[in-house]
Amino acid sequence: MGNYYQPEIETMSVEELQKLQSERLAAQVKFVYDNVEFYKNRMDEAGVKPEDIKGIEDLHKLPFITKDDLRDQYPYGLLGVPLSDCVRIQSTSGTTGRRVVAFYTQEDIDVWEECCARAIVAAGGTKDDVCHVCYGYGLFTGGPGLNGGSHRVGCLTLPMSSGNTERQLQFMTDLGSTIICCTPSYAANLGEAIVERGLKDQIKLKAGIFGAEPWTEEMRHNIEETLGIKAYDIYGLTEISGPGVSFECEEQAGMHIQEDHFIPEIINPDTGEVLPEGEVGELVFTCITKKAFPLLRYRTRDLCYLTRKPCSCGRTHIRMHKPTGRSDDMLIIKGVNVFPSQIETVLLNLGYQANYQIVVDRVGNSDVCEVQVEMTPAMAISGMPIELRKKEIVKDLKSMLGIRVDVKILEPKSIVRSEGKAVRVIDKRHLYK
Ligand code: DLL
Repeated sequence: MGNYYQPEIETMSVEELQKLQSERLAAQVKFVYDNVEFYKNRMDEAGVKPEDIKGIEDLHKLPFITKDDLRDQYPYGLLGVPLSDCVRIQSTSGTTGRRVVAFYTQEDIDVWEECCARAIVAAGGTKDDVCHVCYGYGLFTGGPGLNGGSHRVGCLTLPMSSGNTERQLQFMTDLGSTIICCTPSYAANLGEAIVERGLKDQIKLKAGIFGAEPWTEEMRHNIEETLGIKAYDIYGLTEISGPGVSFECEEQAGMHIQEDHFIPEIINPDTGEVLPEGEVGELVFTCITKKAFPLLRYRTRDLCYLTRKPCSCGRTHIRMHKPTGRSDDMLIIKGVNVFPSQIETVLLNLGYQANYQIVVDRVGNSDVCEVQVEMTPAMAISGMPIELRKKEIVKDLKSMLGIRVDVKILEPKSIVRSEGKAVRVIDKRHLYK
């Protein structure tokens, strides 16, 4: 049995939870139908009336909404309340098209911060902890979300934001940070810096809450070993609120989705058919408490599966498996589906760190893919010929992916370190579009 922030909710029976979801869903559907023209039109087109949605068993009757819908409705088209009742916006980075701007009422912020507080407590956080938040602050949800959660738990909160590794290390050692919140790629970089400076003995960290980008189990083990901590996964997206939509407990076996606020479904991304528990597909969320930016059946494009197997932490909320990638992150190389996470698994199993990039290009009519990976400092002085290293990686990638990709071995520190979400893929084929 673990620690809970809101035990009555986190451990309520599945029957009670589903009853609560049904009540909230029916009320939320009526709320959006009455208050958001976009939903009224969509539901009218689909021939669904609010009275048709009596509980979670009726969820499938509602139409999906996509990121394109959010972009079309930018900025105010989805508001469920008057703008004067909104107190905050957050936004996605908007690298692939128009930004998504999400709005929050004070109650929406309270719910979001409670979700983050549940995640911090599940990672062992108490009011005696020093919580070092080095997710970015500003429009990105990572910093503000974990910051709010940390306050609610009563931790001493260090609002560090991302970057400036020297300053991070100074505060971490001087103030004895015990919990760190950042992207897994930045955690790996901090780990590297701590080892290089011989600071490991001066670090008091016990846990890390890492998310905002896909990361493999191999990367988790590396970070846990280097920093001497337990590394917990946390998931979320701006559209749904931010970090804390789901989080790992001490079992580290999938992330509990905060089902009192968000109803998950897994669908076949091609047909929209709802898939049974355990099958991998696209994750879809329906928010049943959010007021300013209400989303029904929102397609996340993240690929994962769900399990309701009982968890020994005592939480009853369904778990989602770590997303292996996004349907739109998937590379199609020479006609074969390739996820960056598969490449990361191969590299880390061979002893490399997660300092790599995947460069895809098109020469004539053929795709070419080169995996560029840095040697660790120990590898660089090991004397193993580079050609041999290359061969080893090419062979393992071939058996993982089924296609041959080129490999380039780089000297340590050749790849620019990320401070937020790491850029793993450079797809030059877009230039030809
Ligand atoms: O990344 C929110 C967040 C901040 C989550 C801090 C966790 C920690 P966005 O920038 O809108 O929001 O990006 C959301 O990031 O759809 C996933 O594709 C990916 N993602 C987020 N968490 C994870 C995770 C924040 N733990 C998009 N594992 C999502 C894998 C993740 N992918």
